[in-house]
Amino acid sequence: MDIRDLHLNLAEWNELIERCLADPGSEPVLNLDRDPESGTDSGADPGYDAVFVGGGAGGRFGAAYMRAMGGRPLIIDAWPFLGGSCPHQACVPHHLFSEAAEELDRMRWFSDEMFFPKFDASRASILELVKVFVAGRGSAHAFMNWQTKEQLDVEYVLNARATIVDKHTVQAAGRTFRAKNLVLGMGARPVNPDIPGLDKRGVFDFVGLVEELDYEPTRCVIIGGSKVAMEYGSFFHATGCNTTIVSRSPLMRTKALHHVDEDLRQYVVGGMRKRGMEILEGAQPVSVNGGDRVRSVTVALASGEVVDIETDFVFMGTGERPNVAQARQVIGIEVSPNGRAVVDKRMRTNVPGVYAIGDMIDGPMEMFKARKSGVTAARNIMGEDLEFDYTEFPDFLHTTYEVTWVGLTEAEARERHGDDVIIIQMPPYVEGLDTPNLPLPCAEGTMLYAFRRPELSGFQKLVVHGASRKVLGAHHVGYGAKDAFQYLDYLIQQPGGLTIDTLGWMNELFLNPEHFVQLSRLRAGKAQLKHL
Ligand code: KPC
Repeated sequence: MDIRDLHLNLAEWNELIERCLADPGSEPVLNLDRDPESGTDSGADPGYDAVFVGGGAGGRFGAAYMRAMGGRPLIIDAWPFLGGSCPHQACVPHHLFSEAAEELDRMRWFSDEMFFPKFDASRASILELVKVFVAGRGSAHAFMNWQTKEQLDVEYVLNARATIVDKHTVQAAGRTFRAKNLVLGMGARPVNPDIPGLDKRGVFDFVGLVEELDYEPTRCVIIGGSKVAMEYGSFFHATGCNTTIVSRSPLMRTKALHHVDEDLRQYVVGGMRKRGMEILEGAQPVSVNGGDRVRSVTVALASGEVVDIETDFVFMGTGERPNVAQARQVIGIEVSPNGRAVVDKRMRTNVPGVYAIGDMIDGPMEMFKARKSGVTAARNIMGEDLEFDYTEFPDFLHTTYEVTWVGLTEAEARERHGDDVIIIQMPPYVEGLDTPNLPLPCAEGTMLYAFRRPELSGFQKLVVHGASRKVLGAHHVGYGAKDAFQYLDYLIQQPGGLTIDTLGWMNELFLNPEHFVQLSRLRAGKAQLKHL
């Protein structure tokens, strides 16, 4: 379907996308320039500066940036919408479920208190929220397509699988497209370990959950200890679906996460246990059992004991594997032993003119890396000499809390600076102070907890280097601090760093979720810094 001259509104886009998703044989959606010399079909002139294979966050942002710089990108995607897995199966449902977990948690703690009704677990349905998500996800899809065509002026071919022919040529929708460069943003898919029984009905990952769930789970076993395991597990448990996490590594000590402060980890994982989740660390899943449908999971515990956990719902939180096979086979891109496309800091693969971005490459499978890697590829293609180093970044996850962190942990700071590390923390660590009953920290999202369940009102820690007075790290459990952390990250990474004096002289928007500004101000007057 050629939509170049149509200017669909959001409802029309929504309807078209839904029609395409419902019919696997539906036509490709073509938004291509009319210019006959435009790089389609003719073969001779590589008319596009780049074909972005994959229109997820990396491809969409890369293509948009290239177009804004005056370049000519083309996006090709197998899905009938742009934006990739984020609005369809990943970040957006995760945030919907995490927000529900936070709400449900509050309703449970305050059941039948003040204006809260008595908590009715029968109304907290995983299936219903999955349906709410699936019914509503099309509006983000529609907007991505509309914005990319009408505002960002980027050409695309959707609902058409791309076949890479060589490093300048891609076929899709029965046409051949030629370009000076290829930018591969083909994403990743959940990967399962080799455990017998994972083919049974009732075993899901974050993709299968939104695409296939058709019953209300009553008991959940999660295999794996990833962010996904903690986030989805916290939601399932908050609905009343009792959840056990089976993880080889201690939670938040998996290889994929760095800079996790031990006090923060204990508050977070302790909080999950306080809410009744069973967390089996050092445990090995042995088999998933049942007939056609899952009935139990056999687990070898850290103690060596082997137990059978009855369940009607297994959720896999064991990570993802990049989609590198086609690009490796056809154009020979180098792939690392962990299955990621190998790129330099300009996102160049070993094949000249071929870039890889997003979840295909090393580093965290997070949005900032996806989008910025796409933009880095685009800017380099357009002649800039730009590097993107994603080894340091602020990070976050959700349980029934929002957990954010950046920079060094206390232990890492002490490894580097010995005793010259100052900790500013809330609640403070003082033996015998009865801090569980201290209604601090408190701010948005934690005020009710502060007054009625003070031990639930969060945790925060600032790590400062005594001699230079620079902030080395910040760690937060509560709500509403993600924004602050993306700016804190920037400030900490500046050549001069961020000192406790500068931080303490900022204008706090009281009651600010992280209390770092005012806590720093209370200490900044001291020439020789002290803990707080
Ligand atoms: C909520 C939302 O922004 C939709 S998902 C984003 C996809 S993209 O803008 O392409 O990174």
